[in-house]
Amino acid sequence: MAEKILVTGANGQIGTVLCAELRKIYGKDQVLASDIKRASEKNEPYIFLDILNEQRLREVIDDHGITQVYHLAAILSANGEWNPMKTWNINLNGLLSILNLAKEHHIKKIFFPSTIAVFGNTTPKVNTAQHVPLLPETVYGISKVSGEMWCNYYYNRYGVDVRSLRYPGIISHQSIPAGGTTDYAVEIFHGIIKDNDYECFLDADTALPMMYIPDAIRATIELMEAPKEHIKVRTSYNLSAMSFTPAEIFEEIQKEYPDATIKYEPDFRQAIAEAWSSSIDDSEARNDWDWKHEYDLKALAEDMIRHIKPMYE
Ligand code: AKB
Repeated sequence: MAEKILVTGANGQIGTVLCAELRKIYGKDQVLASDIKRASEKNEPYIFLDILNEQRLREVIDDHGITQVYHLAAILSANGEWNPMKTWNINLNGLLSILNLAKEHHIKKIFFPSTIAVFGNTTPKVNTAQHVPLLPETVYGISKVSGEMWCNYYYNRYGVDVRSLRYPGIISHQSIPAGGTTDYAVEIFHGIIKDNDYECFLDADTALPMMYIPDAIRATIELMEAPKEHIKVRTSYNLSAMSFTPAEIFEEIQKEYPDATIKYEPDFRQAIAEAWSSSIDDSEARNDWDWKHEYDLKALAEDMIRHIKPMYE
């Protein structure tokens, strides 16, 4: 049977690129984008779908014969702090509806994005291993730890084939992310290419795990296409490519923009970043389903500049 894929939160930073890539593999009409934001012509076929409307979600899944769901809809770390209850509701209840539909055999496979925000001040920060204490400081992190546990429970109890990655900060040129703590690493390119200057909301030496979007999309699809018996972690896999600080990415961009300037004005996001890991050990992903990243900081910076420069010419 042909796969029919639903992507929720499809207009977000990962969703737009993921839909395009899935359509290359499965065909345009086999990938249905959904979001509560305005449809974009580039992301057709598209439907409006509020993931909290369980009845409508069930209808969409049945009417379109959906076999896989990439459930990306979520509120991120920084925005989540402005409205904790709304964040909990959106980030967890949508997932539970989808897990229940899968349990009733409406869906074969689910992807759930987790994050480095599951780590907290009690987690060892350097080369953080797969199985460590998880005591997150943000409501976003709490919702993702809980989501990971529900995924593990539905797999063990009902056999629901749900797979998950703990994404590091994702850097992309296709859209400007909103509401995250790692967003500075995208904004900095736009700031410097446009104005030769950037005001950073994190301190110069705050190291965080990061990944370029082509690697993140490939990891997601490779995880989903891996044989079921290779998937040993049913909470969420650690995933890693590189780690850098604001000062290090600025230095890399300065190779192209030597006169650029930066100011560091840390705000509430500094405390969020400080509770996260500075680097990740993702050896279980590398061993179980052969994960390998391609982009390092240099390759990422060159490619970002190549794509963003024409936007301001
Ligand atoms: C955020 O900063 O909130 C996200 C994430 C690391 O999950 N980019």
